[in-house]
Order: sequence, then C-alpha cells, then structure tokens
Amino acid sequence: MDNKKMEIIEAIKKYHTIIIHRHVNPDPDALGSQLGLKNLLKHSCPSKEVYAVGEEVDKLLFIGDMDVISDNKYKGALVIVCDTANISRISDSRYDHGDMLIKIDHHPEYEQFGDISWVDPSYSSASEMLVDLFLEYPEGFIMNKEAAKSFFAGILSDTGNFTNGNTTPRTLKMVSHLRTYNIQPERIHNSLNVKAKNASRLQKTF
Ligand SMILES: [Mn+2]
Repeated sequence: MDNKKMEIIEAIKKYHTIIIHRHVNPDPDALGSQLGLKNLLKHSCPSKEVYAVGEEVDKLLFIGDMDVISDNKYKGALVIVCDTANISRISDSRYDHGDMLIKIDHHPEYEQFGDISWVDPSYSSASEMLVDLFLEYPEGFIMNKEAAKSFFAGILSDTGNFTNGNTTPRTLKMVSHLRTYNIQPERIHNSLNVKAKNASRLQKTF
C-alpha cells in the first residue's frame, strides 16, 4: 500500500473544487496528464468543479482547451500540479492560492513543493502515473474515452512513440488499459505530428 498515492486519492475525494496546473510551454504530457485528470474527475465526480489552467498552444489544442477562472475559485480548492519539476516552471502563478497543493511528477526531484509530493522517475510520464493511480484505486473513479485519449497522447509523446528506454512493461500495461476505451492510436499520433496551421482541422476529428 502506497501512502502517498492513497493520500492523493483521499484529497481528491475530499475537495469540491480541484484546479489542475502544469508547466509553461506545455508538451503533450503536460497537457495530457492535466486534461486526462480533469476529464476523468469530471466523468467520475460530476458534482465537483474541476478546472485546467495555463496558457494554450495552438498545435496542441486537439488535446483540449484551458479554463479561464477567477481568483476566488482558489478559495478552499485543491490544486494539483502535473509534470512540473520546479515552482518557477508552473504555468499560472496562482498555484499556491488554494487550500492544499499536490505535486505529481516523473522528472528527477529538482525542487520539493506541495503538501503532498509524489515524484517517481521510474514512470515514463505524468500521464502514466495518473493512469496507474486510478487503476490502483478504482473505487469511485471511472476512466472514459476522453481521458484515455489525453493520457495516451502524453505517454506516446514522452516515450518517443514507445521507442525510448523509459517504456517499461508497466507503461505498456497502462496503454493496454487505455486502448480498451476505443481510442484510435493512429489518429492521436497524426494529431501530435501535424503542423500548427492544420491543427484546427484535426481538432474536429480527434
Ligand atoms: Mn512528462
């Protein structure tokens, strides 16, 4: 039993408002982990308010867009920062305006922050960490196709299409689970590799 993971699950269950951040200049894992988590929580807990914040990148809008929220949403909120090793790289400086802060990251520990910090470089990606988290604690949490697509985009990108050494049996086990949600890997791969000018056209088909 991993206490840190369980503490994260308990915090997610406890808070009504959850605001998810990630690093500046987001890559597909930053957005995939952030939006995968948002989609999974919105699907699993419809009564909660779940937001994803930060700047948008045109060519990655197919993964999803950001929420624009007022400062008062942070009052009493849980803030989760995905895929970000250090504070100065967190997109949206309001990350510390909530009631509780959680760091979830797969980069080697660079700077510790958060009331709970789950950092594990044995994972390929933050997206893989989140799939593993909810597979381990399925009670009350349900994956859906939208979340699976976001997490898959993050894993695919951070593993270099599964060619990097960080692709482990666990990575592939997570992908095997995501594939059961009828995601279309070739379509996601194509969207990740399209030039920015074509992004809006592909958005419709993702
Ligand atoms: Mn990453």
